[in-house]
Amino acid sequence: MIKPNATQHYLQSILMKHRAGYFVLIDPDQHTVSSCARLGELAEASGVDALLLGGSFLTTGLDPIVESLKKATKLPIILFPGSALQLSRNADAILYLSLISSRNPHYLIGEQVRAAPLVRHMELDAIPTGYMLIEGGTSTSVSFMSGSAPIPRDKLDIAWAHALAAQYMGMALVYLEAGSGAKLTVPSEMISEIKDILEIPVIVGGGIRTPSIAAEKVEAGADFIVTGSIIESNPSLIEAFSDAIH
Ligand code: 1GP
Repeated sequence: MIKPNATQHYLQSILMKHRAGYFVLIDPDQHTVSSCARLGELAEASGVDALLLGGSFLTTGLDPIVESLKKATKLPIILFPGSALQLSRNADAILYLSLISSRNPHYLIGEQVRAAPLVRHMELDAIPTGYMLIEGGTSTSVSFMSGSAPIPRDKLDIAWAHALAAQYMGMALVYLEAGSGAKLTVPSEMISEIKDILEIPVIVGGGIRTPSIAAEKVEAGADFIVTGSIIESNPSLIEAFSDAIH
């Protein structure tokens, strides 16, 4: 049985060890069971700290992918669900997301209520996470699927007020999301402003395509960096990302 908060403790230990942590996001729709296992092995060998699994919209089940990843790697597998349908009992933890930049109650609390009994039944380690969409220069799946407008890039005050609200509401993490495949990453100035006032760790993802951009986001204050699309297309970059982030 998973100890409560075991994954949060692990994430804290990463932050004690490195200046920031590195998550690789796996989109199950882009993989076969075996290609996913190969990516998991490569990620572990390249110094990645954890795997995120999920997406805004999935056309496949998670269980076979999680099982194959568990055999291939010891890295924690953290669900990053677009809905209450994206659960799997063999994962280690779940980012228990509330889309706090939205005003759509379904993604603020509706999906969370649907998922809660199942998360308990599956004994998943739930990590309460305030999830914020930031305008990334293109329309994204998460914005479309959730019917939510992202926070404008230049509205730093609106962004940091959301992050602070997440902290006051008891979230363990804040995730600043430009959206998968975003043209523009979360602005470094926005990350810095948020980190100046926040005590909880900040995850930054969406559109990060080079190790130097990842390092720039860490310099700005990101505690964890997520890359998805670039690693799907160019897995050989994992180690360079890992080095740049750590
Ligand atoms: C999306 O933040 C992640 O949820 C990763 O985005 O696919 O653009 O790396 P990319």
